[in-house]
Amino acid sequence: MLSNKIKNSLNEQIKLEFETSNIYLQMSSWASSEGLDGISKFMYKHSREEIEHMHKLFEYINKTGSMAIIPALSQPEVNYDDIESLFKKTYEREQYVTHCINKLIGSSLEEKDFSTFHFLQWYISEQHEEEALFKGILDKIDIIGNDKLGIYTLDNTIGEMV
Ligand code: OFO
Repeated sequence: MLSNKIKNSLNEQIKLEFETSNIYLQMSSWASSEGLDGISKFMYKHSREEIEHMHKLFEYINKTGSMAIIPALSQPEVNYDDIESLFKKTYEREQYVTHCINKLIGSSLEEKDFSTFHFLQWYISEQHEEEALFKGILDKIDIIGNDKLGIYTLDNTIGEMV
């Protein structure tokens, strides 16, 4: 059985993963509208991954005998200036998710909830991978700047990563 504090924090994490999924889904739509089909496909895949992260939390909470809560979600940002601003947002978002996971892990240790502590280990490695992935893309965008051929090539490369 989860303590109220852990149950509420895990439910907040459900909301965060859900909203992250929607942000990425909207990014996929924006990229598609800009003719960036590779980035669109990539962000669509990431949106689905975030939904899986949400489902893992949902199942875990319910399995402990507590109740997962489906939250009201805020509307994601619709437009981006360019791919640099889009990927900056993804990187910042992932850093924020990591911060929340770390906080949650800290609480699970304080509460001596070792089952939740163990469950959350998967998220640590996942966040490490995602931060590295989005940072890597940002570094490449920094190299190509506003070069159109560079953006075209990067879009194709990102599309092939799916
Ligand atoms: Fe990468 O946000 Fe989920 O965990």
